[in-house]
Amino acid sequence: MSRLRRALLTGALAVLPAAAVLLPAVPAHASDTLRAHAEARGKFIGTALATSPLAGESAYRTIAASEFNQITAENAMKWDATEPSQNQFTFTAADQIVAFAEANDQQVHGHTLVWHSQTPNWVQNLSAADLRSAMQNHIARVAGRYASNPVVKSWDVVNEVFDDNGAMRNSFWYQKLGDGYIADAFRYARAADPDAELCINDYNVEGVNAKSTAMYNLVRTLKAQGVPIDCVGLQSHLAIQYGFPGQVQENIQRFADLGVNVRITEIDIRMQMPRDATKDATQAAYYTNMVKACLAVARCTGITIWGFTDKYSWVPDTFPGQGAALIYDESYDEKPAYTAVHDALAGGPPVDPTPPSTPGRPAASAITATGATLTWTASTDNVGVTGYDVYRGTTKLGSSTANSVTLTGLTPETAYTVHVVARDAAGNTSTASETATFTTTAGSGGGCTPAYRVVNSWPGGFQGEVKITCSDPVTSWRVTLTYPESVRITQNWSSALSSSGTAHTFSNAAWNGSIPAGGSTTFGFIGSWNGTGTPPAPVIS
Ligand code: G2I
Repeated sequence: MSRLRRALLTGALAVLPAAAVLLPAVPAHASDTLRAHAEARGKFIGTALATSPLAGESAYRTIAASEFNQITAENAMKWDATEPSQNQFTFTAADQIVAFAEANDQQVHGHTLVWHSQTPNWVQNLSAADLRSAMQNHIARVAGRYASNPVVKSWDVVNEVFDDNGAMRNSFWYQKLGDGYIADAFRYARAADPDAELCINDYNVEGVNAKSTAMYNLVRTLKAQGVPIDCVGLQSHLAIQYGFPGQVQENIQRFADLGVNVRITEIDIRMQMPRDATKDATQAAYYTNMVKACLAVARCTGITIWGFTDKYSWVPDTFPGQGAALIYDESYDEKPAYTAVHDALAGGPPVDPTPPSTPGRPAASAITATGATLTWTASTDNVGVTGYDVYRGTTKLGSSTANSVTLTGLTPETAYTVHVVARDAAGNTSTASETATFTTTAGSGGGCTPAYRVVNSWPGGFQGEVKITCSDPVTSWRVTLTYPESVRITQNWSSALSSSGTAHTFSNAAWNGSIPAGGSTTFGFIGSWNGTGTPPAPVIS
């Protein structure tokens, strides 16, 4: 519903006699702006602004002013905009952004002081010593310009210093100055604007992963060294086709626990074009999840959307065929993503009430004295399955993002009855899968793995073989093969056999119980069954 229509509706209800109000109640705050709700929650809701539509389009200005209480310059405060030639500073565009924020009671987040991109060639060509002093001068002049301005509250001091694998990005900064340039930049920024909140900012660091963990370790180290770092920015350039990142709230919380603030600095959520209602709903759910993750952590100060209208977005230029990443369409109409952000800020119901489907019954393999691998048929979900948890009763034995997990730390010679539960990004959980039972092998510390194969088969019969390999020495062993249908073992060798129903337990013969570390032994048998074709496969435990 458009803002205007919502305002009319709530206004219309007020003039009806009480008894006539049979419509579902419209909450008193339903027509409020994003910023009104964010302010009520003590958070900011922001947008990046581009200077050209800000100068030229009243619809752009009206929404930017009324819906947001925080502004980031999309490009106007970057190095190529503010210091295109050495020591020649131009603040025309940056000042336009700051003036707009002042006029509309909005805070400004400065973006960005030290980055490898949008930095002029003259900077990149400097010697190490000159580069360090050019960095100090740039920070002093740019952050210093707004140090006494009360609306400019924070800065991205360094931007995108990591590779996705968590290594330091091999930028010209790193090549010439080593990783010490990061601490230097923060110290220069504190000197230039002692009151500003100083941030490190990056993309693909929203969930817990190698890159966000590298960032976490860096922030912890910088804090321990007394480097003035106050905040971490999670850019959050997401795409619905890649799924929602795992453990976003946990990631925000772990940074908060280091004693820094966290902000969502550049969120947009792109899709393969063309748009449709399903993609819009997924996108809306992702926006909800990010806003809720931030709301759930006191030190997450707010959310900045990287623009607000699909009319102006960096996405189609960078990812051909993708777009529609923002909360208003090209005609400035609100999209489901707008409602999602609005309702999450207003504390409304989750956009995604649908849990994942029930996972398949797990199958156990590679069973050892202390471990086993479980594999199951994956769940489906309207938004996306973000992970699975494996339980023994109410005890969680393991988790995984894929439909398989290797359990470790189990007790030898113990029966485990386990089930699997799937989760989605909204925290919905599936019903439990059917249970499966397996028994860990004898616990002489052997770490033995049985490998089963059919050596030969014929109508109604087959020759089977199991090779047992142990990582540590054992003096005895035992393997149970449980077949899904009636299989009779008519002959066996290099083993002793005890059968019970469909379960056939082979243990060592007198002469082959001892297996040295890294060694193996093999036993064989003849099976018969009523069928034809491929012999039935056993569960091995
Ligand atoms: O790439 C998305 C963002 C990733 N994090 C840092 C942000 O600073 C970055 O923003 C984008 C802007 O949204 C784009 O508008 O940064 C791009 C540059 O890396 C910006 O694109 C540039 C174009 O590449 C230039 O050709 C153009 O002159 O925008 C300039 C100004 O319109």
